[in-house]
Amino acid sequence: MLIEHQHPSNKSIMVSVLGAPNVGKSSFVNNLMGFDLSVVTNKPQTTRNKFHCVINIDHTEIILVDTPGVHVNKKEINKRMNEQAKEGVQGTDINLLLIDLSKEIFKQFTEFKDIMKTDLNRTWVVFTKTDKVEDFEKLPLDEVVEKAKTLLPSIEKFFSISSKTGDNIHLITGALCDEAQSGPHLYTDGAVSNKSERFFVAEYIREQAFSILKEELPYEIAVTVEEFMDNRKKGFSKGAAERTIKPSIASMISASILVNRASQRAIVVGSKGSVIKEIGTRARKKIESMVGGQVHLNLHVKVSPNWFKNNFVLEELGLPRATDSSRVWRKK
Ligand SMILES: Nc1nc2c(ncn2[C@@H]2O[C@H](COP(=O)(O)OP(=O)(O)OP(=O)(O)O)[C@@H](O)[C@H]2O)c(=O)[nH]1
Ligand SMILES: [Mg+2]
Repeated sequence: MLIEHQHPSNKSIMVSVLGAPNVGKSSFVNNLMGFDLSVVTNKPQTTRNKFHCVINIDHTEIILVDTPGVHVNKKEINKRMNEQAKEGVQGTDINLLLIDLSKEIFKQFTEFKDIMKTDLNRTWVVFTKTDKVEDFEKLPLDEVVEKAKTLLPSIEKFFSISSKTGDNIHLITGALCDEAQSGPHLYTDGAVSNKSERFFVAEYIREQAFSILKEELPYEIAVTVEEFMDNRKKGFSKGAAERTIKPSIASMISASILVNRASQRAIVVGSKGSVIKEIGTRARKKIESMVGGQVHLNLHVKVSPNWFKNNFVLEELGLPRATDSSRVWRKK
């Protein structure tokens, strides 16, 4: 979507945000955006799809591509999540490789290279979670980066940030603005993503389910939105003489949490519906702040055995087959 009549000073840059699961990619994206668009939990593999997050600073558009954390796993859904990350680098001007300072550092570079197979285009290393490491300035990060360049020669420079405190994030924003090329913006003013509100509704429900549920259960759930009756515009109506504003009418959303087994359904529902109620209440607040109005959220739990191996379900969840996908699909 190219927009006509753009300002002559307009610039744009597309940047992927890559790294292992849980290193803080989505937290970093949210910090730059200034609000919680992307889902964040303390569990690895929270993000499952790649998507654009758009920021405008003066006349510069920065398109951040949040991606799932790359990891070794032979399951079909995990292969497809890795593929999303690999696709996330296509067409980007800069790739940000996030490395968690609170974990073993060099291993993260080797594992990243092993999974991505090839080197990237231009790469900037972003060491994250500086707030978790005492005296991180004393770490020999220059040496680490020099060694990492033997694996990934595309590395140009590095930053050390904390998304929790916001430390040094402005240095990356400034550097990206400097790299942006003159040209039209890809998104109209006000657009924040290439994904729909429906996508984020499902994400915000899954985020709460991920946070509340324990052990393996978060990895065996998915969320689909069956109905999104957007009633925001119905709050406005034209009176005989002038436009009057009625009290806002709630938007109606019906969504399902898919689980693998019937026993999991009982856990997600909880005693007297307590768990699903908690997931729904927390998610609704975030959905309401996104849509800017009241929302009625109708949540169900559906048993969908092996949904994470089912091509139809995975495609519906925005995870098309990967180059190393298995060939045989279970029918829906
Ligand atoms: N202390 C601290 N915690 C952080 C920081 N950045 C992220 N976290 C925490 O790290 C955890 C993972 O953060 P995410 O942003 O979801 O990480 P991610 O890389 O997007 O993870 P996946 O989507 O699973 O690949 C969450 O509990 C965050 O609150 C940071 O700078 N400091
Ligand atoms: Mg994430």
